[in-house]
Amino acid sequence: MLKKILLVFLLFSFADARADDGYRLWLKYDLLKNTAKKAEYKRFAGFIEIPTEKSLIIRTAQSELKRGLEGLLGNRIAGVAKKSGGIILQRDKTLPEEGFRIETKGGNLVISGPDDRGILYGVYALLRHLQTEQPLTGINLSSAPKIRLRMLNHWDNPLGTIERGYAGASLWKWYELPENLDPRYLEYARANASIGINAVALNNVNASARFLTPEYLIKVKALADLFRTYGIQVYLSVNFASPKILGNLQTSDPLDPQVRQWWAAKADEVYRYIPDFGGFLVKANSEGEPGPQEYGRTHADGANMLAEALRKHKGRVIWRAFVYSPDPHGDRYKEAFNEFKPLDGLFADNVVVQVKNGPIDFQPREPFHPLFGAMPETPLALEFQITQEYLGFSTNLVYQASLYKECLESDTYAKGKGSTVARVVDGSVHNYDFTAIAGVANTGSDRNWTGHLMSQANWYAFGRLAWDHTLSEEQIADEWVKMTLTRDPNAVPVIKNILLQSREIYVDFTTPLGLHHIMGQGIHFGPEPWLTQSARPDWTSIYYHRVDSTGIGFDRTAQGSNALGLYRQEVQNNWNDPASCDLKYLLWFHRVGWDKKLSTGNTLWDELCTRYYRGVESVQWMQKEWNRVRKSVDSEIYEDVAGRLAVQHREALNWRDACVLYFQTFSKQPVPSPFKQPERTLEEMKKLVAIYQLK
Ligand code: BDP
Repeated sequence: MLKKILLVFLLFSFADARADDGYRLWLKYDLLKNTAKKAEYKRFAGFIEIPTEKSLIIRTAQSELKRGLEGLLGNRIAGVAKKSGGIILQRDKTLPEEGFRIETKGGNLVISGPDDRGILYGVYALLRHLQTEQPLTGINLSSAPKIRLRMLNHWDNPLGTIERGYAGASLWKWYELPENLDPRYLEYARANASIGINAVALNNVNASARFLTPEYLIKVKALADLFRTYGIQVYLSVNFASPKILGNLQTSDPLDPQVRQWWAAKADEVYRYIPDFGGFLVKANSEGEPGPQEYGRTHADGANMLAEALRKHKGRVIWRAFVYSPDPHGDRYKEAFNEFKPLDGLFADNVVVQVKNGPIDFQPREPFHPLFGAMPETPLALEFQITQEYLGFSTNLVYQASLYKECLESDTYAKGKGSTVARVVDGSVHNYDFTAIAGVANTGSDRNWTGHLMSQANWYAFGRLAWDHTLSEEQIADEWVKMTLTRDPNAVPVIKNILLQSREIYVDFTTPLGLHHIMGQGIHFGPEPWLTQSARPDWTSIYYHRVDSTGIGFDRTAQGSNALGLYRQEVQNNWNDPASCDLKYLLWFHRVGWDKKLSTGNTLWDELCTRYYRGVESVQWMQKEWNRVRKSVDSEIYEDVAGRLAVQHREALNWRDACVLYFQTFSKQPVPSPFKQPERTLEEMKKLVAIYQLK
């Protein structure tokens, strides 16, 4: 008996010692087990020397380096510099902005940067190097960000909720600020800085005017003061009607002198609190938000008015292009293009227009937004969504680096072959003066920050790609797995493979072959392909899939809406012909008959079914693969991810059954063998989905 109790006790303490809850993200710095590596690294861990001119960021770099080295190597780092055997942080003005170089010199390791941020990023790069156990001897590593503004957009509301957030409440405790600073603010800043993120917009783009009041500006200032020490600049989303709401003006017309005066004074006020404030992020005339069009003015009029107010403070306006007017006869695909293309060249030089990766709305797969090939005179920022609004919330494992890369590498042909979205956004195609990329954050108050632990990889991947879009999704997964989950050489490839397959699996069981926007109304969760009525036609599913007894898909060729005509000829050539159009985009651009033979050898109906069924089977495959790494990852994390994969399997079945059964009422064909007809009925599926719509 005693033996048994002892054993249980031992097991418990073992579990406790390993217990991990994901709070430390990829910044774990646990003692390295590899003694050879440790010995190699220790040769440079004698001391840390920093530049004599010490800024706040340099202090941060020093303490991060100390913390990281002490954790990884298990020895204390002395404060006193010696001749050799240490790490020297130094400025080198010849390096590109925010970049760094790491090299060995005279028995020391030298991290150089042209500016403080560069040095900080060099420190994190070195720590990443050690965490992933790479060789240090003869190291010569240099890197610089390809995009200047690498920002997170938080869709956080003043009362602590997060629009489309699935990881708890907002990180910002507005009612406790400015007096009480939650320690998580600092951990959040560390995580961002470690992947090169240098700006955050704190609040929802559906913005409350309250953030521009003095009561809130002191709260924003408290966060800005803290984030500054990690090289992170703060932006705010603003409500375009603020002059009316806060200033009691009769109008918010951007050409009205009083309105312009109000914004100029407001900008001055903001900069008194936060001298390095980044600027305003604006959603205007979109989904009911106020904007310049209410006064017969254009987006450029609105943006330029704010730009003028911010100019003397070197602030910027980030004006979103996510607009789509409710035209029952139009094609939502084309609306942002039609509104913004005529404005190319009319925006002030401190305005950036922020465009979502695709023309509809963060779907599991979208073709790249046509604006990326059409705005040579206007710096475009690329907006990705990290939070999984259309990707199964935090119950589904979807590694989004694959989605991001697909968009970044798409060729717009704006200036001939090779004008990829990435090269448009990083300024190399059109020589934009300023470049920016944004990710809609997936962070929240959940202990592990992102709800699904594996979604941490998406935050990480966004930062890494914002820094260097040429990194592969495979390399980013490799780093993240090794830093976050395990360095066991048997487990790393297994987990990486799960990550790398996961996005295609999600597409397969939700929206294969180019289907899109057929998810549950409003909530954007689960399937609702039968949705035919909504407040707007372009919020239904039928608007997008156009199913009938002859076939399915949206004809966007010249015979249809001609959305394809918004792209360069070379892009059109890729997608114009249903016979050669990549199957992943097929139903985005074509109506296809049920019996049409596809390049796979299957008819459209059979291929559609195959993908839905294969998607579900692949979730089971992920479950099995995850099971194989049970012993290599922390038990708490293992169980949590395993549980969520089981949920994902249930949800995949829901998607498959709902979509196959519904589309079958039109195709009138059997589910092809070896697959079996779903056991549930369409009516059952409709009832199940209706529950999600209950308030
Ligand atoms: C949609 C979301 C909505 C956002 C909007 C936006 O459903 O909640 O406000 O995007 O980006 O995807 O403004």
